Formats: sequence, C-alpha cells, structure tokens
Amino acid sequence: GYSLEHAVTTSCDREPIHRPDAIQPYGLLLVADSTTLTIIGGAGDIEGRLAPDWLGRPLPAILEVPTSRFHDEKHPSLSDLRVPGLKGETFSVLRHDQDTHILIELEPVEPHNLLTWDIFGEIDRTADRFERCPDTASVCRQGATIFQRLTGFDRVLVYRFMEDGTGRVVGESRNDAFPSLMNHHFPASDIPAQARALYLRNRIRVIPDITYEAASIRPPEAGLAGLNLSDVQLRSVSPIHLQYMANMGVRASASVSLVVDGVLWGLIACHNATPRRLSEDVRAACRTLAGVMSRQLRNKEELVTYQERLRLRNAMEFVTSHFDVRHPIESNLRSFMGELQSLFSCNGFAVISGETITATGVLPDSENLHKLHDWLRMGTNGGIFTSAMLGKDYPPAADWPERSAGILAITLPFRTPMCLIWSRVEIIQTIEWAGNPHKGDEDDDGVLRPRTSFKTWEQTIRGHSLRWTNEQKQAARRLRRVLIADYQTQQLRELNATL
Ligand code: BLA
Repeated sequence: GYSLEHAVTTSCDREPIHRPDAIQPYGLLLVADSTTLTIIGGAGDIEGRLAPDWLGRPLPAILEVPTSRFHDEKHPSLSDLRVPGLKGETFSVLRHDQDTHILIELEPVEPHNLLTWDIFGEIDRTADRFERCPDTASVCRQGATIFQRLTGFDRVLVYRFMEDGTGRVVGESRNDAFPSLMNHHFPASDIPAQARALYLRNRIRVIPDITYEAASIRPPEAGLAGLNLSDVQLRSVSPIHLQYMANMGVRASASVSLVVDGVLWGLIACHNATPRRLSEDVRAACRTLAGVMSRQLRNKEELVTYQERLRLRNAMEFVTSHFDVRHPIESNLRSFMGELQSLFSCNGFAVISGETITATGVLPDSENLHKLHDWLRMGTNGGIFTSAMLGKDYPPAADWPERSAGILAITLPFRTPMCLIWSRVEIIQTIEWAGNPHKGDEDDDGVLRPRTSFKTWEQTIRGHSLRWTNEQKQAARRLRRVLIADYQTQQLRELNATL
C-alpha cells in the first residue's frame, strides 16, 4: 500500500518553501524599511549589476524616483519603472509591501522579448475556441496548445488534481525534446500541501534555469532571516523540487495555477530542455489566459451536472407519477423495474421486501442479497448507502466483484423492511504512473528524495465500480422521500378503513 507515500508526504509537507532566505540570481532583490525607505538588505549581485554602495542608501535614490512615489496610495505599483543597470541591463520593477518592509524585485528586461503576436486578439480568439469545446477534456487539450504557443516551451502539460491529491496529465502539447506524459498519474507527494497552498496565492512561477546557485539575502546582521517570500517571483525554489526537475531532464520550468471556485483545480506545467525565461508581459498574458480557461472548466463541469440532474429529475418523475397509492409499494416498483434500473447506469437492480426479491440484470445471488440487506439495515442512517468499492465496505462482497463491486441502496423502515439496490460490476482499471510511485527513492540515510525514473509503470486497480455522482445520490434521496410519503398515505388509509 501507501505507507511510503505517507512518510514522504509528512516530511515533504514540512519544508517552509515560502521563506528560503534566498532568491534565484537572474534578478535582484532589495529590502527597505517602509517608514525610512532605507535599504537594509538585499540579494543577488547588486554591487556588480546595479549600485556598488547600495546598502543603507535611500531606496528612491537607487531606483531614481521621487520619494513621493512610495507614498502614493493610488499608484503603489512601480511596474512602469525601468531602471538602468551597470552592465547595460535594464531592470523592470515589482514592489511588495510586507509588514514593516518594502520588497523590490528587479528583473532584467530582455531586449528582444517583445511579443511577436497580438496578445489581446489571441486571448479573444482563445475564449471563442474554449467556448466551442464540448467538455473539460477538450478545454484541456486546447489549453495545452495555446499555452505552448504563448510560452514557446518544449512541453506544456495540463495537470489536474484528483480528489485524493494525486494528479493526472489531461492535456499536452509538445515538440520532440521530451516524451509524452499524457494520461500519466503522479502521487500526491510530488506537489506537497504547502506548495499547493502557496500556488493559490502566487499564480505563476518561473525557474529560468534549474542549475542556478541560490543568492542568499544579506547581510546576515540585517535580521531578515525567515522573510516571507510568498509573493516574490524570484523566490528560490525547494532543492528537492530542483532535483525532481533534473531527474525529469527539465532545465527550465514555468507553472501557472488553474483555480476553479477558489480551489486549485490543476496547473499548467511548462518544461524546457534549455534555459528559458518568460517576460513580464507573457506572464501577464498567462495569468489572463489561465483565468479564461478556469472559467471555461467550471462552465463545462456545471453543464454536465446540470444535464445529469435534469435527466434524472425527468426519469424519476415519469416513474413516480405512475405509482398508484391504492396498490402496495412493491407492486408499484415491480411495474417499473426497467425504468428504475436505467435511472442510474448500473448492471443490476433489485427490490427486496422481507423474504421476496424482485430482480433484473447482474446481481449477487439471492442468499447474498438477503445478507447484504441485513447488513444495510444495521448500518445505514439516513436510508441511503453508496459504495464504489463494496468489497472494502462489506468484506463478503470481495468474493463476487464480477457480480457487484459497487451499490447504491435505499433502505426503507417499513413494517416489512424494504430495500432497493442498484448494483455495478467491477471495472478493472489500468493506471499509468510516471515511475513506480511505491518504489522508495529513500537512501540509506533515510532521507526521502524525488524518484529518478519517470518511465511508465502500469498499475492494475481492482475491486472498484464506477463512482456514484452527487446527482445520483440526490435523486435516490428524492425517491426515498416519495416512497415513504406513499407508505404513510397507505397506513392512514388502512387505519381509516378499520375505524
Ligand atoms: C513543487 N512539484 C512541484 C511543482 C510541480 C511539481 C509542478 C510546482 C513547481 C512550480 O510551480 O514552480 C511536480 N511537475 C510536477 C509533476 C509534474 C510536473 C507531478 O511537471 C508532472 C508532469 N517533490 C517530490 C518529493 C518531494 C517533492 C518526493 O517528488 C518532497 C520530499 C517536493 N515539489 C516539492 C516541493 C515543491 C514541489 C517542496 C515546491 C517547490 C517550490 O515552489 O519551492
């Protein structure tokens, strides 16, 4: 099982990646006191690239702007500034205000990095293209293509987080520099919890060259140890992740968050075999596109659930409107066995009432159905039970996955106990992992490291049925309410008749 996974998760989750005390050296960082505007610390080759005598000087003087710019509440950003360097470089400026500090990031503007295509026109056309996609799968395929064109990276993946934290590649666009990872699965620990939390806040991250040597924040006596770099683009990345990239053969990476309803839905992961940067205007376009794509993902997901809800409601109403309260509930149900079975896509359907079973399709034999009913009666509160891995919830079922590996059941507390069971057979699933997720890359020293091989490793998953959706569970609850109401009406009639 996943005992190793657990160990990896706990040790990886603890690395405080938001305060590495260092930056990536392609840019420079200045830290000033927010009241005095005096520079108290920094990182990178500030002496060689910006100003030999920077420490202790006023920030406005170094950036060559009037002091008033720092007190202008309406225009706190300094992104319009261009600061000349000592080596012919021109720096763009990012400002972050944090507690008693102002953090200034200086990033060299690449002279020939102007976009060769019209970003706004492209975003417009992209929105149209997404709109025409029938489902999330095609939005993801489109997204990969568009992001690859925008960033020019060798391989662009759309990486989706599953409910259990594992991830899957659901879209890809690439050249020949890298092999395909389409449909591959990755364990949750590859992107630990604190990293996922950070990526909700900081929506795009770039590592222009993973072989960089981290530039520490200095001087040590400035008291800046532990400075929060969550919003800093130049933040030095976890060495574990740098090793991971190296193992994958990646030299430069960029990743953009896909956030749907406040939840990290996935990432656009861009890989390059050689060093590569993304200019601020391309990063801005990436953020905009990721927003457009996220909204489309939500729309398509909503459309699917809406259509399913509508279909279920209609099918249910058809059945229940034909129930005749003058007839016993069982006989009403028996007249609609086919309709009831097809309500929820399943392989078999049974109505159990006391000792009587009425059934259609593939199901456990009647002895096992009765035992299952007894077990359900003991356990289900609320009257609805679902399982997509019955053998785990009810061990006897592990012997007949070809008959039933998942059920949705409605139990009814009538004088003669009744139960409706929809059953699904086992779906044997093959999952392609990028490398064996069970195999520890744990060295003799007990330290956990990213795995070294991403070669496809197949895992066969057994004992599962298709999942039951929330819409199906809701529909089952509605049906149960109707049946109970009908039962109560009948009880009243009987009572009236005897009086
Ligand atoms: C971060 N791991 C990441 C990130 C990705 C992955 C995308 C975010 C990097 C970023 O946004 O800059 C993993 N990259 C992938 C995966 C694919 C990909 C799955 O392209 C699939 C195609 N990593 C490990 C182990 C640990 C670990 C065992 O494999 C911990 C022991 C840690 N991964 C780890 C950490 C980060 C990370 C700490 C955060 C890096 C940072 O932002 O500082």
